[in-house]
Amino acid sequence: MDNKKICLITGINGQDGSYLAELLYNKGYEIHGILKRNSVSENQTYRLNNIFDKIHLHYGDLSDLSSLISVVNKIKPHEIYNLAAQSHVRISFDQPIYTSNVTGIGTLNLLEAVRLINPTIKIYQASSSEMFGNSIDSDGFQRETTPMNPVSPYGCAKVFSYNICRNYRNSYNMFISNGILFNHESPRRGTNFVTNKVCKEAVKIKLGLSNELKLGNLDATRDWGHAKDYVEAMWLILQQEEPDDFVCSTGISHSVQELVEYVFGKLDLDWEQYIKQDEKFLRPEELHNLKGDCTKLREKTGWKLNYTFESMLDEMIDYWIEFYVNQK
Ligand code: NAP
Ligand code: G4F
Repeated sequence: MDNKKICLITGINGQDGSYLAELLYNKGYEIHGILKRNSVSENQTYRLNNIFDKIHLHYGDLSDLSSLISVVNKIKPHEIYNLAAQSHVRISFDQPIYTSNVTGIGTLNLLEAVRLINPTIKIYQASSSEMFGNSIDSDGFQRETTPMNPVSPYGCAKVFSYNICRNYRNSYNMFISNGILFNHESPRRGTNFVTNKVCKEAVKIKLGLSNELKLGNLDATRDWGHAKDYVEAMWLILQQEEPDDFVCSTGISHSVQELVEYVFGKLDLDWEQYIKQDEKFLRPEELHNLKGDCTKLREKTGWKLNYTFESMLDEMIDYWIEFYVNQK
């Protein structure tokens, strides 16, 4: 009999989904993922290039319950990692209803599919530090017990998902765990998130391909880790004896300006010559400061970091240098 564990990853072609698929493949899992239909399919799976021929993709959409029922019924997964979302905070102000339908109700669709088909399937829910909004404990950190006061439609939708996961866990005795992940980045990060935008544009400036970088708020601080480290936490969370909720973070916070200073400094550029502020990149309400305390995760699972803020940014800078130099 084949004892291979089967997993289903929603959002498999996103930043985290692609790293998680590689991690679980190396652990011996049979990997399945849900892909939503795009009119242009060529670029949609570029992050999966390393393992494209080793995984199984199924068309589906978190907002389409019947597609979730079909795929869960067909592949009979042991574990589901729910990473799919409209994950951009500022865009959630432009598309609040779409974001709520996908990032919020989409999770409930998945829970219903699992409850109806096989409620013993373990589920990991991609919860977010954006759920805390501007709540901070008196020591300057956010942790599992910090009140959630979201300040964006995205944050509100994630709080709904977090709560409905806890509700299904308690009501139906299902194994559902929330990973409350702080910001995590990599060369595979969408280039409209601030870290990869800064790395990409600074390299273009260095190579003479651009001469300015337009940004929004430089004062906000974030606790930035590397996505590769964080997908390991997702797996560890689902291997625990009991379902639970865990913060995952580095415990170190930097401002957007410090990020810019590091990246431009690394390329021997004076950032002040190139950065312009553009209101387009400001949010109607900003989340000012994030710094996470992940003591619970570390103590219960043994999770640890391999990357620092600096080594992560160095990898991203190197990625863009190679990308543009090879293009020339
Ligand atoms: P990402 O790169 O934006 O990936 C999102 C994924 O969801 C993509 O594969 C996307 O597919 C898919 N998707 C979007 N709408 C969908 C729908 N209606 N049905 C099915 N799939 C859909 O995000 P990420 O950075 O990997 O983050 C993974 C998850 O963790 C997200 O839920 C995010 O909100 C959450 N999170 C991220 C961070 C972070 O710092 N990265 C922190 C905390 C929580 P297409 O690309 O084809 O649209
Ligand atoms: O990179 P960001 O867009 O990430 P944000 O809003 O913190 O959200 C990310 O992390 C969340 C976890 O806390 C995830 F749940 C979410 O899915 C996403 O992955 O912005 C970071 C900071 C913000 O304060 C923003 O106002 O950078 C500031 N910023 C300044 N200029 C900018 C820009 N952000 C973007 N995207 N683009 C700018 O030009």
